[in-house]
Amino acid sequence: MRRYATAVTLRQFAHTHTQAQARTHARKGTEATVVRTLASSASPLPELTQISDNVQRGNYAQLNDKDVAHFEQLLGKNHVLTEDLEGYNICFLKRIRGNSKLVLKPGNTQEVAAILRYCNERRLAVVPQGGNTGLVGGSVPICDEIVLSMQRMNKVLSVDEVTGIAIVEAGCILENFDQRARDVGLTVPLDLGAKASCHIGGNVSTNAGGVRVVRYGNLHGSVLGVEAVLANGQVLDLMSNFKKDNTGYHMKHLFIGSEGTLGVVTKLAMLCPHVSKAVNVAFIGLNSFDDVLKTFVSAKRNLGEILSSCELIDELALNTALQQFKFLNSPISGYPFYMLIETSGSNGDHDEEKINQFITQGMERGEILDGTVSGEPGKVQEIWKIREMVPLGLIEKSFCFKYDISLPLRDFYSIVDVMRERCGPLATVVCGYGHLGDSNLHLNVNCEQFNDEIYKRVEPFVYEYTSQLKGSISAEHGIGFLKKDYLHYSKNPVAIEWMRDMKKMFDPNGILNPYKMLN
Ligand code: FAD
Ligand code: 2HG
Ligand code: ZN
Repeated sequence: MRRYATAVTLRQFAHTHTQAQARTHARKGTEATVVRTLASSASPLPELTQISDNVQRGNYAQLNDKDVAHFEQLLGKNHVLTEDLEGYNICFLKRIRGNSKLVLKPGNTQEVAAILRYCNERRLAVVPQGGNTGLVGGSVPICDEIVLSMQRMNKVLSVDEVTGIAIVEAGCILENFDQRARDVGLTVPLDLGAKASCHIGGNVSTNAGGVRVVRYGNLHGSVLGVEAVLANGQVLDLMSNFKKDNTGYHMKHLFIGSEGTLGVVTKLAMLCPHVSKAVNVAFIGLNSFDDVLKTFVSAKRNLGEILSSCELIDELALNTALQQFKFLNSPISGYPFYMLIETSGSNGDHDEEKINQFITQGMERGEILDGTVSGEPGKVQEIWKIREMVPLGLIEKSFCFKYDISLPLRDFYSIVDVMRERCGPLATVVCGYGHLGDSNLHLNVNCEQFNDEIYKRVEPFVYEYTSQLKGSISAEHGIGFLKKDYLHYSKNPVAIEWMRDMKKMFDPNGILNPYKMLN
């Protein structure tokens, strides 16, 4: 690890492998499971959402014993769950809690099709569920919808080293998919903190962004094709092995980001880039958001083709993570802003020279105050771990309102200051971090417990503010249940009407993920 001192010139390339860092290595196995542990930890359950939010149950049939027997015959008893369903009924944030009495685990596309055909005929509502890491309450039932868990459809069917195309079942965990791709020198062009639990089908269904969009673009570009089962059980084969395919409407895009409301994604084709030979990560401290913007422009100008990530963390976000997770060890401290800048390229010496020069020049201009750079895989992971643990630190700390917004870069951080002012001492933490390279801010507001007063100060203000700046009220997490009342802040009435019409066409009986996305 090369450590940059707080000085105008680059002073040291010392190896600062401290004891704490060594401990971090030793605990890597524990950290990887944090997402799962938190999702199932034993904190008090929230009230059923149907009751707390006064949701009128849709006009769906009631599940009966005959239905359960039918599914048992179709899938086998082991794959039909009627007991211990709490983990499937409650969302990751423990905000939304449904009361499903049935979880179905199909093993292939035909079984998904048979389930949906039956449910459509019987008017039984269904919620597709991937890794259940979604942050907008989209993946759990609101009333008593049947949970269609994709867990068993977890195979990587093929990875072609020549074309870079991987075919994968929707229920494959992102990290496992990436590992399979890496076996042949490729990588999945999507990476996010929930990778140890989220499914690639869930990623596609939410159009997940994550930390490499600045390099690889979003999933609308990387997903070459999908297979989806429609509400009536029809299998829509939109698989394609080419980047270029202009044969009519590009229907695959409808399933990228439609959050299980138009169909169940069962399989997909992903274009996987080659693993970069050289990866360097810089973690730098800055004094002001103005310096952050200057550094971002400089990163684009000077790192250009090798820039693969550009993340921002503010001081409170970082400190909260450090307080909550003692195994984390930040290489620098005491700055109002931190940036994590990653480069990935094919020539280690060239990339190293570039990133060093970028930092030296930033320091000379006084924009970068301190930092550390490493190309050593263990250190790179350690630095990334800090960023990945930030959302979990805030969730662990106390009740956390989460906002995932796109804002113009010049106004990117102002909402954090405005929100601090609005919330005053009612909030314990108001912080901002996120994917600066994609104009995507994660504004988090923590308070001891949910309370109406702070809620009213934050919402709908945060959406009005975003809308006035022509931002997006959901940059990458989707709409789900939690954001559906606010869709109109980012979509005009004509667009919403067309969305409704599309929903009716794909799912006339409204059995797929009801109560979500559209009011
Ligand atoms: P789920 O949560 O199970 O479902 C999400 C939605 O997709 C639901 O509406 C569900 O009905 C639907 N769905 C799931 N599978 C299917 C399917 N096969 N067919 C049809 N519909 C389906 N998100 C980001 O975009 N970027 C990030 O950087 C990021 N970081 C995160 C970090 C942490 C620690 C956590 C907890 C979450 C993070 N997320 C992030 C949010 C979440 O991980 C993503 O939204 C992810 O894509 C959800 O995948 P999942 O398999 O868990 O889907
Ligand atoms: C991230 O970028 C995720 O870490 C989660 O999108 C953001 O929890 C959040 O606010
Ligand atoms: Zn994010």
